[in-house]
Amino acid sequence: MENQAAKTEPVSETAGKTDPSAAGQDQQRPVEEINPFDYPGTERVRIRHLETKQMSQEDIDRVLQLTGQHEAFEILMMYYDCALVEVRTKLEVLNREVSLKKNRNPFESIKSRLKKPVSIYEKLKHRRIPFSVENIEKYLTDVAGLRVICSFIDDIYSIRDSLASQDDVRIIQEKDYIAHPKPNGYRSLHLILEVPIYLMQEKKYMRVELQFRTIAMDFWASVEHKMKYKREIRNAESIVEELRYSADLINQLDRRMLQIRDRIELNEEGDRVMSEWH
Ligand code: 0O2
Repeated sequence: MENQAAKTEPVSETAGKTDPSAAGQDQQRPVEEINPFDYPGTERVRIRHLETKQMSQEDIDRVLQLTGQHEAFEILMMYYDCALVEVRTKLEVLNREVSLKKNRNPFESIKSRLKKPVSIYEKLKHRRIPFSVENIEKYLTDVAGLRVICSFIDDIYSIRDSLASQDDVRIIQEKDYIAHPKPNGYRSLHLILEVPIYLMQEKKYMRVELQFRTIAMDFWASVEHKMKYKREIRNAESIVEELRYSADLINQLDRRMLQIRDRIELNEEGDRVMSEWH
């Protein structure tokens, strides 16, 4: 609603001075001269953004069109999408192997997502980096993301080690918030991978963010996420404190579940040995 209103009204004095017919002239300017943040055709979009604090998908499309980057953006997103397919396939292969050897699936679920153009724009803006296809690829590491939910903590590290040993995977960053939780209690293992995608003419390495969590960690993160995005919240301090306390309980629970699973597996192993002797 906010955005719609902004589109029909003069947005600011500076915007009023911008000649709307400039867009026609701009199309004749060579693409390399165009900076999305000072380009006359996008001036209104930029100022509206500053006023409403929110860009719409339509605004982003317009910036991409006016700066001649629309096609390049679509191609880049397709590359990231292919990288998601590559990593998902690797994870599914490991899942099948472990489930056959250990008789259980290491993963509860795998979710993947491509960051929305608006979120990409906001992230670059937050870091004061001009919005361009080149900068997206150069500076962002989480355009393609997968969240892998595991039942047990040790599976997270086994899968990490296994991926790290694959010769076409490069782990370029690791943040272990399981061993070193964030002050609010957040736990997950974050990896930034580079994986190759094989195109018709080239092999291209793309970055993918992988988040590994247990079911319990994921439950905690989804509740905490709700609180983070609520604008006004009563008793925020005590909720934050309660979340921190719950994060510790969840950690204890994860470790106990691991011990229980080990004891069950030991029993199964004992039963197997016994049955071989009788
Ligand atoms: P979305 O929509 O989930 O993708 P960076 O991404 O590097 O600029 P940061 O914080 O250094 O920022 O990266 P980090 O620590 O690797 O965290 C990135 C992602 O982890 C976040 O993505 C969240 O998904 C998740 N995350 C990190 N900290 C928390 C937390 O305290 N609570 C919850 N619920 N999730 C967290 P984005 O970019 O926020 O958004």
